[in-house]
Amino acid sequence: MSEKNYSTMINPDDVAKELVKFSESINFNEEMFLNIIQESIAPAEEFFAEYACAIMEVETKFKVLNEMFSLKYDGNPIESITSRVKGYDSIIRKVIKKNIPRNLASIEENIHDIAGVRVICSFVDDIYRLANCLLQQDDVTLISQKDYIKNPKPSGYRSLHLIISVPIYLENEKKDVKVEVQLRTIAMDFWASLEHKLKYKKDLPEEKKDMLSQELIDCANESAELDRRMQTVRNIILKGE
Ligand code: 0O2
Repeated sequence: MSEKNYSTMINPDDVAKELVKFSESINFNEEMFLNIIQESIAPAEEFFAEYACAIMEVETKFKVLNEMFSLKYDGNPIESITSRVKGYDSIIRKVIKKNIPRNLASIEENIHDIAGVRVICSFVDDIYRLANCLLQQDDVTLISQKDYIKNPKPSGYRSLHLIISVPIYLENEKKDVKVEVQLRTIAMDFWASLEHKLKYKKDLPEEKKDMLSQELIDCANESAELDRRMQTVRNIILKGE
């Protein structure tokens, strides 16, 4: 059936009139409608706000470490910090992938990267130094750690991942909130953003994708070698001072 025929069969104005009639028949007024929306949205808003607060806490911790390190060592160890609260769509995709119950408590329990902080450093040594200092802080709890620098993924992906929890102080309570921290060098970050583009490129033929994946594995190895050489140069410079 063509669109034209369909639209002549169902008139949107008639549908709207029927909906108004229906809401009147069940005594459902505008205020009730707004209340229902408010009641369903408020817990979700609170949920996301808590993660945004936890991000602020973790970012501040790294900014303080950056400042302190710059006094002790040569320059600032952190090049940049970016962060994000995961969007609804990727949370829903993960809920489906992990097959977990579809409610906020279960999402909070099972999805660990709703709050994400990415810390970019110039040198690999700074990554470990920053991670150690963060984990020594008595309000930071390490939940899990994946070292994709020492054990890169088959794709060539390198980064140090920490899942931590930090307390946030709400009006009347303290709450521990999980944050995923990804620490990587500039070179690792450059590589990951290019590889991410390939991962989400849908319209490339499979054989071209395979060829580019192999090329990216080579690039990852070369850029890891560059990170190692730059680290060696820096160590020699520091020792010579
Ligand atoms: P986004 O949009 O970056 O948030 P999980 O699914 O998180 O429970 P998993 O898969 O073991 O468990 O997590 P892992 O390996 O610690 O990786 C999670 C995140 O690391 C990913 O988040 C990416 O940000 C990054 N990552 C991991 N592997 C790769 C990779 O091969 N290439 C690139 N470019 N990034 C990678 P999300 O959830 O995929 O997406």
